[in-house]
Amino acid sequence: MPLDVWSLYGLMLRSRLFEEAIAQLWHAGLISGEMHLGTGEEATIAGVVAHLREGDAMALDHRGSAAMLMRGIDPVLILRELLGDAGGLCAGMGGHMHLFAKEYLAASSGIVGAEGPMAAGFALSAQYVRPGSVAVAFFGDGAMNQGMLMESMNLASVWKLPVLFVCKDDGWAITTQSDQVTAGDLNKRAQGLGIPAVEVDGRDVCAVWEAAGKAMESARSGYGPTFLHARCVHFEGHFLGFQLIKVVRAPLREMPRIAGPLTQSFLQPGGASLQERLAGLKAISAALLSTVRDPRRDPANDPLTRARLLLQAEPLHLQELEEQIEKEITSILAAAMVGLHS
Ligand SMILES: Cc1ncc(C[n+]2csc(CCOP(=O)(O)OP(=O)(O)O)c2C)c(N)n1
Ligand SMILES: [Mg+2]
Repeated sequence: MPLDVWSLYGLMLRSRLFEEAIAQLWHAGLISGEMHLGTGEEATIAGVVAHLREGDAMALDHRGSAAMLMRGIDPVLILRELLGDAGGLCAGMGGHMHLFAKEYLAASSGIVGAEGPMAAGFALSAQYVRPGSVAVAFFGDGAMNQGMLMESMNLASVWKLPVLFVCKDDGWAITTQSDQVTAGDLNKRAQGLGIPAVEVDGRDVCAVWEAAGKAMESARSGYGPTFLHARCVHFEGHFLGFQLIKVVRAPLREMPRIAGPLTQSFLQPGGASLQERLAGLKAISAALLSTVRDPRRDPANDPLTRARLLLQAEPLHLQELEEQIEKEITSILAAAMVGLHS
């Protein structure tokens, strides 16, 4: 299958606009509970999902809506599910973290790491009843420290199960920085289990597509699993309304609130020496500055912008595609809201 950047961009843009519509509904109070989006992961998801065929399976994490949409599952059903409507994909009982589409062999779970056993199970059944099919597991870097994921990687390796383990590494698990809690190197961890590891820039849809294609071909041919380590970003932080991101987005407004109490305590008599206080202030201002320069805010980190740049040689075609997808998402939104809760 030749690389088609236009269709990959189409998948990514559809997903971005769909998730922006979800965010609007969430901010309007129409979706209850937390909302984890895959915004920033589009290139990784599109580059992998574009290779899936009938009979292939997907095991997804708490950010499953984007992959479900890209796989071709009815977006109106997904939206209604998120809205808790009885006409949703899972009768409104699952919500965004527990999406399930039997005919696409696609399931998501809010249990971090559960994608491993799910994908291994899908792949084991494929070995018996659908030879040549593969299962993909999408999970985060935090999930890599869950025992069940490691156990399923181990079994997938010894049983040569046709699985693509895709680690979408944003460097964070909620407010925990992964490098503070993760021993060693993730690629070497996979290699230690006998699984080939491929490192890829998860914001580069072409790179992901190439790497995922090779890995899936190898799995389909009976050579077993591959570990794809894809770096990505989450512009919204862990979930919508994430407090830390609010601080990053409004650094100047937040500065007096943060700096006020610090300055007051700095001027208190007694305690630390002047030298220690100065060193402390320097460390704090460096931390503030690095927060203000959060790489998540850098437009060069946006997978959508990066794919769009590739296509700008044909601006008219690009505009046409974008307008068409925008219209499509607006009509999906309208269709999902019709007769809601009636
Ligand atoms: C087994 C389990 N432990 C803890 C949680 C709470 N939890 C939800 S998301 C999350 C962080 C996951 O981080 P990562 O796997 O890197 O995914 P990311 O949110 O960064 O995409 C945690 C700890 C959970 N849902 N399931
Ligand atoms: Mg993470």
